[in-house]
Amino acid sequence: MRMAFRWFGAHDRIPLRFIRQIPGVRSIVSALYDVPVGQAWPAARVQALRDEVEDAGMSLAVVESIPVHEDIKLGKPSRERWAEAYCASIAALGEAGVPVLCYNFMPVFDWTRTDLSYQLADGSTALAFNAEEAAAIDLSKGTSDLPGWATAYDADQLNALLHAYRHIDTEQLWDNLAWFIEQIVPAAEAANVKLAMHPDDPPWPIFGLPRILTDGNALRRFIDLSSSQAHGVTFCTGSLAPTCARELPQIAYDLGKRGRIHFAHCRNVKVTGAQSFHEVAHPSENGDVNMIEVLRALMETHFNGWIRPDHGRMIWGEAGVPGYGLYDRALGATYLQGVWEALKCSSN
Ligand code: DNO
Repeated sequence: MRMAFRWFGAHDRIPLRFIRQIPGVRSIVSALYDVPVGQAWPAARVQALRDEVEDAGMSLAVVESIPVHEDIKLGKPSRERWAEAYCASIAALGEAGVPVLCYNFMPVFDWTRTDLSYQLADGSTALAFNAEEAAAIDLSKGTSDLPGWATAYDADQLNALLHAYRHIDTEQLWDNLAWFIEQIVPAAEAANVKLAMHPDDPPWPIFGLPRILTDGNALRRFIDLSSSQAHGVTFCTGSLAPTCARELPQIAYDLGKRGRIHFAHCRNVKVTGAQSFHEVAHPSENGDVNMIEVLRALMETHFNGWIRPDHGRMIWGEAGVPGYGLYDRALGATYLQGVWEALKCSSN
């Protein structure tokens, strides 16, 4: 296991030199944030990002993410062109020596919450999703009502997209995903890049849009789309926990034994009701994820990829990108490494 930390590039309030000071963190997860969705990533820019990270004494281990164009998810004829560009981006990662690509296949919205500063009992704040609040969000004016997505789409753009997805049911989305995997796996093999699909977050359909990578069975079905070892997942405990918290260690064993976990996001959540949860600090006692058993499963299946502490709470008066402050994620990184070290000692 290698501990990594997400960095949002030059605009991140948290500089690389601070990340370098977190014990055990030598690997960075990052991306190019200004390439329009669908366009091929220029190899020189990926290399410049890699060099910047290396100059700070770390390595660029994972690109998270290269967004997948909606036409691919919708199965439109133009998908051929977007998939070609995607393969060119994968090749650019390979040329820069980036070993892992984390990506997702969620229609329209990536991770979604109804509250970005939910108050926890200790005065810290965390991200939350509440089914009733989600049902009350009005998307007819675009994304202005949706926390974290305010400026993403105006009313016309969003209506057109939501309309296009009316014809895409779950099985159609699976077919479109299978087609895309068939296109990109050879490019990943040629580039020596591991593909790490991120599960849907939250793991259920939202705003009438289908979501398919929602639990252990879905991940097993996903893995079966290709026999290539380049084809795998990002094992994200926090995304999956609302549908299958108790099965997480078993899912990690199953996928880990097959060598298909290429990256892990470790985060804890507390389920508060049907399709409702809030995030908590990383240690097992705070939420529904048994982090020790998840890490044990990864260790016993010889996981030697990267783990990053996922969303932290906002603590100690820190302000910043929701879920991505320095302090609580740094505590998460040391907690996860402590558990790993203890498991390793007891297994020797
Ligand atoms: C949220 C992240 C996701 C993730 C993408 C991967 O904090 O875990 O946005 O980066 O879904 O493609």
